[in-house]
Amino acid sequence: MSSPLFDPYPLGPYTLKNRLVMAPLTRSRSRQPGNIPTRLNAYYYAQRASAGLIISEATQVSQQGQGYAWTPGIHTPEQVAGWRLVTDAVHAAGGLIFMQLWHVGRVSHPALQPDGGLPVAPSAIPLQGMAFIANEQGEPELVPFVTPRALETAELPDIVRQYQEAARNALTAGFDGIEVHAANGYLLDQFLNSSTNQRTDDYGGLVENRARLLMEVVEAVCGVWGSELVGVRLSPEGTFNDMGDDDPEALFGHVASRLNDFGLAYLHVVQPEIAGNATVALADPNRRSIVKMIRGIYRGTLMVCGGYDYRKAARAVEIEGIDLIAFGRLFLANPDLPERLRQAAPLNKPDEATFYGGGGKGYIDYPTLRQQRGEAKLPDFARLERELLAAG
Ligand code: 8OZ
Repeated sequence: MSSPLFDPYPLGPYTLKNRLVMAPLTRSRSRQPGNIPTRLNAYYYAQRASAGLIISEATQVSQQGQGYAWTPGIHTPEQVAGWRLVTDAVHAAGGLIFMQLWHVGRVSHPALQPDGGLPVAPSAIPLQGMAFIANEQGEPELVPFVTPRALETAELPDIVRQYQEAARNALTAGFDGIEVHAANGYLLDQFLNSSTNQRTDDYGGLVENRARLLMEVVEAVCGVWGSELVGVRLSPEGTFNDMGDDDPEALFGHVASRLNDFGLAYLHVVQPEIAGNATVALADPNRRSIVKMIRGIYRGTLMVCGGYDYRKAARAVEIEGIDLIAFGRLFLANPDLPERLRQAAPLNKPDEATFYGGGGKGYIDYPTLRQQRGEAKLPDFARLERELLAAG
């Protein structure tokens, strides 16, 4: 098929080979102990290097920022070395990869926190549901969330510093840029939204105040990378992780407008019907699209994600003024997604049972079209997994 989706796109100093982006995807497969990326992770990312851009899975900026078992970090030398395997493999395969920087805030559990402390948040408001942790035997376990501790105003510079150090580490690890995760109910989104931010200091109340921490983080990481290599991800009107805001149009209109001033690589917006790894019904499907509103305000490169197929993606770039489309579940199951879309070929279905944790199964063993058609050799995936993990 022919569509501007397959055309090169200029992004900062780079030329993306197409407008199809691999969305950040939590897969919980880092080496333990230490949450360290492995050669298996490197192989998985390199398999997907035909994306115009890869965004790494959400990566905790500090131990305090971890919220799920086995997610990788970017705050120790071992993690930086592990990520170097990933960036080298992606570059050798001709790809580009940004790292997504993540602090989960209240979406955590003492089992994942330094010294078993309470997770931190803008306000001491718990979310409903269960945290995904590993128990003493290293088995996955779901345990109820706890009420987080509200951060003191004096602690907020340290949060900014966590992102800044992680940004420096991402540079050392060989990434091509970074994305600040300010979506899906994690720390920066908890500051943005009125349902999770009841602060009475300069970081709560008016939208300008609730956006302050995000702006400070963005400024700090732009100081490390230069703004043209920094993206920001938002999920306006998203409900995942118990989120909500009294007036999302005012909030996200303000945020989009402030982000104009930075000259970022891109703004990345998650469609509101995406909740984590699932698509949910919108409360009011007739409501004006918040993505459309943001497109009217934000002047730079706009990336969208959530529930796109070829037809919707083509329409978004051809008619809706969207610049880049990120695909999550489709890229997870189709390492050669751009080629499949170009050929209008059938797509592999993602296997939810292997989304989080485990090894190569449901990770590196989704075949390419050429492998399925017998035009390329199908590797012995079990053996490949063993070799990759043995190599360290
Ligand atoms: C689903 C499961 C675990 C993490 C996000 C990082 O929502 C995530 C995530 C999603 O951005």
